[in-house]
Amino acid sequence: MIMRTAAWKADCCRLILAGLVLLVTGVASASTMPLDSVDTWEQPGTAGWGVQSGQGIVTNTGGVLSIELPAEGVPSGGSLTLERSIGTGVLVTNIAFRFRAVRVKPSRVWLRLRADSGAVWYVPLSVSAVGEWATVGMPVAYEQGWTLGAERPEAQFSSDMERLVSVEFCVLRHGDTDAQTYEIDNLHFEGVRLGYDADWDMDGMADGWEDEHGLDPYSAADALEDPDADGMPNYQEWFAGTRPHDRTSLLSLDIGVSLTPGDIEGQSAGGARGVPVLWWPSVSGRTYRLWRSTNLFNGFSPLASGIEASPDRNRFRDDSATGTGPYFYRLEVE
Ligand SMILES: [Ca+2]
Ligand SMILES: [Ca+2]
Ligand SMILES: [Ca+2]
Repeated sequence: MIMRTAAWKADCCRLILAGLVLLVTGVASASTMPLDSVDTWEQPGTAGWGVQSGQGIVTNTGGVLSIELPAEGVPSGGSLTLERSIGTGVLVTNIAFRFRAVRVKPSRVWLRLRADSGAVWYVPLSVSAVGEWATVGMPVAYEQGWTLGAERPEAQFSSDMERLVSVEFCVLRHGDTDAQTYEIDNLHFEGVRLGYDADWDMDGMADGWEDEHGLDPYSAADALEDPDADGMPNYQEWFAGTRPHDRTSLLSLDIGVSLTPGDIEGQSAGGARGVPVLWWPSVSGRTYRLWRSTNLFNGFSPLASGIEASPDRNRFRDDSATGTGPYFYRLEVE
């Protein structure tokens, strides 16, 4: 939710911008878009990759993902699994990458795909000569031998592939006790995004909306950016349905006083006083909630909820406001 606050006292008005909280919503659509994402590690950090199990360190070393297995006192034959979460609403059809065993070949390497059903499908990978980069391409297709181990039900493979939660590399260390290093680079995911609401980069903004508004559906960094400098970062614009490159398009709350004959409740020392009236720019498909407070130290109470948008502008008259105030109002996108 995103909130805006306004305050009203007798016949004066002023606007206060308030804090914010985010919930995720979306707009349904049946469109599909290509998935074309590459992890290159050209930026600092490991792009969401980390150790899921086993002993070892995963780092970004000079622009490649480096897996370092420590020296051991006795050969353990242990393995290390690293993982990267992947976003929702995608169908990965091919995974390609470069792999290098720096000093010794690992005993085995598997590529694994974990589904939200809990199933982990895997295929073994062949490793080329020590010290040389090898390019590996692995179609995510049943015919490639993806297996659950004891069995490989084809129907489950199809359904699991539409609900993946992570991609994993599992490295079974070489049999000696020395430290071992393996490197991965240019990990390329190909496939399709299954609809407008797909969210490959897991930034909470539908990738279809990101495409429409010139944002990057492969980077979560844009969620906090504010290219139009209107004070609403992109994820808030997404939630409110406003335009992220138009600084006139934003959630705001204006307050005034109705002095129409039916509204006048009485006279104060400063003159006629009426009923607070609130306005805000509204977007089709959104609903809004208003909160009210008479003392900011005591917090806000719900005033009205489920207010449907009547674009381009909603109006709300607070007939329950009595006395001289002050009244503070907060607007929330539900
Ligand atoms: Ca996204
Ligand atoms: Ca993004
Ligand atoms: Ca903005």
